Amino acid sequence: MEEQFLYPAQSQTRQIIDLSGIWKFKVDFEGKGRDEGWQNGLSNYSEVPVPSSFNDLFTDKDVREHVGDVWYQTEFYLTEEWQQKNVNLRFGSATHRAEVWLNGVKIAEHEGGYMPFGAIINEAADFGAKNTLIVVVNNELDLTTIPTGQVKEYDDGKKRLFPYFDFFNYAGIHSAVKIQLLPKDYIYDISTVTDYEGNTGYLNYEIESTSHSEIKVELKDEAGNVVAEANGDSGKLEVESVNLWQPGEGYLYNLEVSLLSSGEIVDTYPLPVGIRTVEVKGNRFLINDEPFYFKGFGKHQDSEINGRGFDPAVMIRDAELLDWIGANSVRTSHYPYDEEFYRMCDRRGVVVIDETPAVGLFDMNMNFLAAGTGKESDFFDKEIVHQKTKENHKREIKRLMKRDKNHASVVMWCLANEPDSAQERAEEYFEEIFSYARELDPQARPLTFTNIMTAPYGKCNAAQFADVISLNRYYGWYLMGGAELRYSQKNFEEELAGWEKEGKPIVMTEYGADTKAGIHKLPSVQWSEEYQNEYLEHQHQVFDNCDSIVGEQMWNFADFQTVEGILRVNGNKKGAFTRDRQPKMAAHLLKARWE
Ligand code: GCB
Repeated sequence: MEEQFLYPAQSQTRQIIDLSGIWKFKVDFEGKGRDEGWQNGLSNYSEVPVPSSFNDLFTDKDVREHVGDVWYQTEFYLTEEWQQKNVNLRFGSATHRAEVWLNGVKIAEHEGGYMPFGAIINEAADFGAKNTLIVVVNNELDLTTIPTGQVKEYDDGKKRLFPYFDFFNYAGIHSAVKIQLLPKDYIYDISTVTDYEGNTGYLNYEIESTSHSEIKVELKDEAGNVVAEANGDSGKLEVESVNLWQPGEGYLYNLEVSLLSSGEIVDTYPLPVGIRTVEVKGNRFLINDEPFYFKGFGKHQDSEINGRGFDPAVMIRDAELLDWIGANSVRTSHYPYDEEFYRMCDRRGVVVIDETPAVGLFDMNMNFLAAGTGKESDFFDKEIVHQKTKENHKREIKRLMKRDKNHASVVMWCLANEPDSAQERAEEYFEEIFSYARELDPQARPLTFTNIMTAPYGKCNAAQFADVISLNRYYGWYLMGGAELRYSQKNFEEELAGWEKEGKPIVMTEYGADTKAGIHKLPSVQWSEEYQNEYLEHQHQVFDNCDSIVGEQMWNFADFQTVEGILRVNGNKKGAFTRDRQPKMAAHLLKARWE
């Protein structure tokens, strides 16, 4: 089944078996697993939790830095009666690519580290007996993968990965693996578009299912009352006295879609929907026709030990901290997060800028840090980038929009982070990327990408295609930091004055200063908590004087892991919170400002 985008929800016709837990695990140091038949069963294995990244679990550096294949195995049972169902095995995500065997039969293959995939397994499964599931996950990146990176091989045959981005290339089965027991005929896609006029809300829907039989939809309010209903695979519902989905107040209706056969319900899918509108008008970003100001962070799905593995405890802690600090929004830098995150943001009214994994579209031979030097890069001069990389980039945009199109919390798509848009041929690349993306979202949300400081106003060849200008700027950190902080303000203001001429809204999607929690210094020096605060105050003054700025998302929500290097002290330390989610002084400053 190609379509694995609908969240695996339960209903009276759908049952879920969650395979999360402790799985068998084996690192394929010599890349010989396939030849030795590991797809039929692992021996001499260790253990890992699923979901999680494998990298930070073990004490051996060769495991942490392993480049290549790692193997997973688990077992499960299916009862005889379930033969009557469509048994769907679904991975929320595995980074960066995976191949899956069930009882020795290959059932699925997927490339792209952040999206769901899977298969209907009825043919390969043993009903009434034990089933052995084997997965091989591979973490190699190159110039054409999204994201990009480079693998170096050494004389002893070992490999190391150099990501073209500033976060650790965590790998593994990062989201839950679930078996969905689906009816023989089932619903596999739903698209919704919402609108309102006065007190009346509207919901346009389109349903795709495996059969062409009758469809019934009911819209229920939070108390469970039916407020609108219709028949047919597409239509428009009208809601009197509508409760709009608002930032900070995630009011959700439940769209109950049912597939009928001879009047009997064969499948029901419950989709949470928020009724709201999003629009860019002049230099304003409107949600429900009201100007919206983004307050919040670029984040990472990153935590101690678990790495990039989805952890519901960390997710809830983060949501509580966002609430505490007075933030209303998040950018899912630099890749799509686990589906649970978006569902939570829908419920809590957290506004999301949803980002593709297109990070590192920049030629760098050390790591991402070379990007900040403004050194010549020829990324977009390479033919392969305009072919394979671009095709992979489009594939990831399409998947992201398919998966996340119905989330009320998602108000904008961020198509790439910091490509080398100063290059001439970035223009043709992004013209195609943007026009491709414009056709895909039923809700036609605004599109953006984040612009890097080496492609300032007048030098960027992609900003003309974006609806919103998103700027990542580090005046007072990478540029004119320390004793020059005060003077950097003028340069920043001059650049912004240029961007303002575009007449589009501007979101400051990144600004930040590395800060090691616990370093205090009066007067301040870089890396001290005092410096982070002074830095933020300077930035905020600049923002407050620029009418077109409609949002500030500080970099980063929390400290996070990166590659090792002389500019990273056990990771990137620009967090307002530490990696274990405790506030630095800056968090209190932001709280005072945002509240
Ligand atoms: C950026 C990148 C982000 C880095 C950040 C930094 O511009 O978008 O991935 O982590 O700068 O801290 O240097």
